Amino acid sequence: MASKSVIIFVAIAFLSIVSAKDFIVGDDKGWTINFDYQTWAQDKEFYVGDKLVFRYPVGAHNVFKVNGTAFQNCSKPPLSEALITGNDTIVLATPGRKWYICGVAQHCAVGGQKLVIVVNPVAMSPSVAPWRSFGAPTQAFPATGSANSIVLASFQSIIAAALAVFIVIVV
Ligand SMILES: [Cu+2]
Repeated sequence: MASKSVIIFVAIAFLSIVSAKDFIVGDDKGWTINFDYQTWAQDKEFYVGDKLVFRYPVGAHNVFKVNGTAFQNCSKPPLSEALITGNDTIVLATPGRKWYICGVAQHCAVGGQKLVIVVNPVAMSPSVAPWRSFGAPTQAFPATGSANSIVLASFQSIIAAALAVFIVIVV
């Protein structure tokens, strides 16, 4: 009986590690002009597997995934690359810096409709990531990433390995 609940606990812990989050860009404001997306992104941590959802009235805006230079200059890729459904979901598939702009009129250049985020390597829930609550390394994260992400990645590997060993022993 006891071992069964332990197995369930481990399963839940493991699930919470791999569970992904959906982020509604701009929350209830959605994807629009004259909204500070950098402030919006500031207190959030994005992990591989999470999703960004861009919501806006169809035709009013669109979404382009661009590189850093295009982000800086608000230069629009070909229209064929635009996401236009008004409820565009983008899965954050790889770690690193990601840039998004609106390609309608001057929304990016004048309206500030642009978003840059840093995607961290592995999904991790707050319940098993104490540093998130204490907030220690996260502040330094968006700037450079490297040192902290290595520490984070190895810590996550250790937890994953420990869980794996635990499951093998218990089962
Ligand atoms: Cu727009």
